[in-house]
Amino acid sequence: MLLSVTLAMVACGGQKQPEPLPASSVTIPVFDPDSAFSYIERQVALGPRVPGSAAWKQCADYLATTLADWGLTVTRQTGNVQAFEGISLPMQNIIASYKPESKKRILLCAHWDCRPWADNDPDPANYHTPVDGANDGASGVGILLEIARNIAGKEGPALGVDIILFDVEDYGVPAFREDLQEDTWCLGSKYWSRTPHTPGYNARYGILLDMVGAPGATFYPEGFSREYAPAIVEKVWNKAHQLGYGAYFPKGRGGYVTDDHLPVNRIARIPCIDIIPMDTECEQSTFGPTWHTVNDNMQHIDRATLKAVGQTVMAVVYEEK
Ligand code: AHN
Ligand code: ZN
Repeated sequence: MLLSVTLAMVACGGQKQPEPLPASSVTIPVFDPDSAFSYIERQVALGPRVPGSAAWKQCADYLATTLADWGLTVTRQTGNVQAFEGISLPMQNIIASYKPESKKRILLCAHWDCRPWADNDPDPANYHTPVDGANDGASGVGILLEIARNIAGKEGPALGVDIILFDVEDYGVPAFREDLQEDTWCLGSKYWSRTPHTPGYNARYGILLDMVGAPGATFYPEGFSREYAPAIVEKVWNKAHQLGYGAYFPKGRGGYVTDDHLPVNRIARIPCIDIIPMDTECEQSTFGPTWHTVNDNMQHIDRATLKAVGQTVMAVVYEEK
């Protein structure tokens, strides 16, 4: 740094003073991956949070109380949604708002429910076992809780922020039911997108986190995110590279994924990206070896990945003016 300043002065004959650095106005909190990890552990310890189950009810209370205790404005949006074969499920989207009165807002989201079937497990005997959802569900929520704790703390960001924990994302028709064709993913985010917690709700943009805790995860820019929110993809991937997390955020082109950001883009019409892994090596699944298997547990959660995603998203939120 000193060397380059000296050279610049020599180059212009020592006449000019070096350009003053732009005043960096915001302090970005340090994202604590141990804290995020403990919030993931806490959810997983309850057991699989399958819609309607006791663990699901306990988890909803844990999430809502924790966010409210930090001083955020919490809305519990409850309803019923229809899955395949007429299955009716209770649904609870949990929304935590910072500066709820502000017109300038950012939306951060993740799903908190668990899949009732490990239908991608190598052993068919496990197909009907619900997943722990350490990565698929709890990881995104854990990162958002750690961001929420910081936002609600001493130095909050300039903009209003809504953290939405969507329910019933993972009730898509199981792979072993080849007779069924319906699309029953993302039921909680569809519900919220049609009926937001605040009538006429809007946000500048949204960021969805899904399966953001695996060791060595690679988050390629997902297809719908590139189509609906190219500027947000740019912003987030550039920030990740600038902070030294480029290995987690390669800049190629990722595939298209049906996820909670789709209803947010198409129904609520808020540009929303999805940070979701694409494993180019894994034969079992493009989402990695534990996806919808009984191995989606705490043993496969890595603090370094949580840090890369959490610090990047925290910086993006705090740098917004
Ligand atoms: C599909 O498999 C079509 N979408 C994946 C969405 C998902 C499931 N995210 C987590 N679990
Ligand atoms: Zn899933």
